[in-house]
Amino acid sequence: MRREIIEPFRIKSVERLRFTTEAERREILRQAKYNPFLIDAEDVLIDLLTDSGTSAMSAEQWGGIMVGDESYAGSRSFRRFEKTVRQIFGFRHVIPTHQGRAAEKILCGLLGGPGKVIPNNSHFDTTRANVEFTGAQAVDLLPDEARDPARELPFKGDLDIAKLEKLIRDVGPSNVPFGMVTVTNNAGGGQPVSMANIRAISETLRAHGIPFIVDACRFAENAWFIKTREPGYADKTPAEIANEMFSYADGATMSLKKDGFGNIGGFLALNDDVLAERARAVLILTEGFPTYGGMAGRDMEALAIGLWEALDERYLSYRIATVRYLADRLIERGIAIVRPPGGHAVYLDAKDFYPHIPPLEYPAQVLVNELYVAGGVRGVEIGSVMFGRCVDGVEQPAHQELVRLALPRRVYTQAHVIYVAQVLEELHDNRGSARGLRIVKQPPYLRHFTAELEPLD
Ligand code: P70
Repeated sequence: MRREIIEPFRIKSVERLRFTTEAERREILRQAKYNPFLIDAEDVLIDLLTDSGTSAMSAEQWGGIMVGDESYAGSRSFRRFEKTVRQIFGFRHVIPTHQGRAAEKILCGLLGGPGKVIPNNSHFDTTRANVEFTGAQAVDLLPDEARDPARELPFKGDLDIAKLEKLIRDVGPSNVPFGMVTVTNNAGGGQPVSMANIRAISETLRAHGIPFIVDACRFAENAWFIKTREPGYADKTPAEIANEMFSYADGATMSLKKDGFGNIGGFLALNDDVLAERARAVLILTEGFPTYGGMAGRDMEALAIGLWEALDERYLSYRIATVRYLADRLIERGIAIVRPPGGHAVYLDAKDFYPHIPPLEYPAQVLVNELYVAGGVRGVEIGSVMFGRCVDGVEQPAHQELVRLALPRRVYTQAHVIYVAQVLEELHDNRGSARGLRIVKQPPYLRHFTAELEPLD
């Protein structure tokens, strides 16, 4: 008999959950203007809003917190952090930032600007916003078949090389200051990118002298998929695979709140000496001195430990198995999700869940809200609230209406996951009664974080 893949840890310290009634949650959601970002975490039972900064640190990481060196210049913890990043990612310059978007902001500020175009498999929310804020254009280059939620592909995050070549030809290489790929592809379902594709992107960009930057947030999960799905990698360790992935690139931006097991942290890593010097000059202006950037010494110490833990094979196999379990159970019940499931989350297809709610009545936001009311579970909308666009005063819906249930790392147990599946199954049985929403207030950038909504009559 095949033995269960179990949580590869035991629990030393716990946080109590606060239970609420359905009537209480209905009122809480109303007060939060139908935007779960505005709900207090204490009022959430199982928080699957994000896997970012929400992971549980290990005892070793907490130990690191105690010995962190808080020196302003030349901190020992920075040296340890820098060494770890160099060992895993292989880049010459390691520029510490407080989180991923600060690295994006510095890079886009230096290389972006009006007339520039930045390709990616899919830009996630902050990356797109940072590109567009400079006046540049963020272009997503997934193959058409990868946009079909039901289509099973082993590397559904692969960037379309033919589309990349065409883009470079159309706008001219001098207008493409750098190209990106996001591993795993968060906007498209947490889907992995193959080594072959990373190599091909690198070759294509380098043929035109364009630097290649990897958005590395979930690099360890991506390495695991390469190990288990791509021929030739089964006998390599995730660290060896990560090494190879980044060997094809000129730099990386990373949010260490994901596969760094950190509650905060990030970096910009580069090989180019001149660009790195310019980036450090901005860093000092906005984040801090180059040996801490936006982090405390204790954060860097914990992250240097966490980065290795994220590459542990037992951990990765358990992590991917948990996501797979939730996905398989929902598929069995006829609930449409993005297939195959990705590394950090299950993405529900809200268009299929609520076929009676049109995209501009935000079916994915409706599903997020119903999930909260029914079970106290908080997910996040990845649809027209997050990625809808106003073109000539008319709102254009996003490509997909998804609800992401992101699993924080090492936080919830299998019983929590089963509970989430049960709540969804109940909702699915009663889905006909749900109705749409409209936005009543929104900010100019990243509106999903703070928009206010109300139910349509
Ligand atoms: C998430 C968070 C952050 C992120 C990312 C990729 C591929 C860069 C960043 C920025 C954002 C989020 C979304 C919804 C709810 C809460 C949080 N992704 N690149 O959960 O990194 O946050 O450190 O600035 O996924 O996916 P940072």
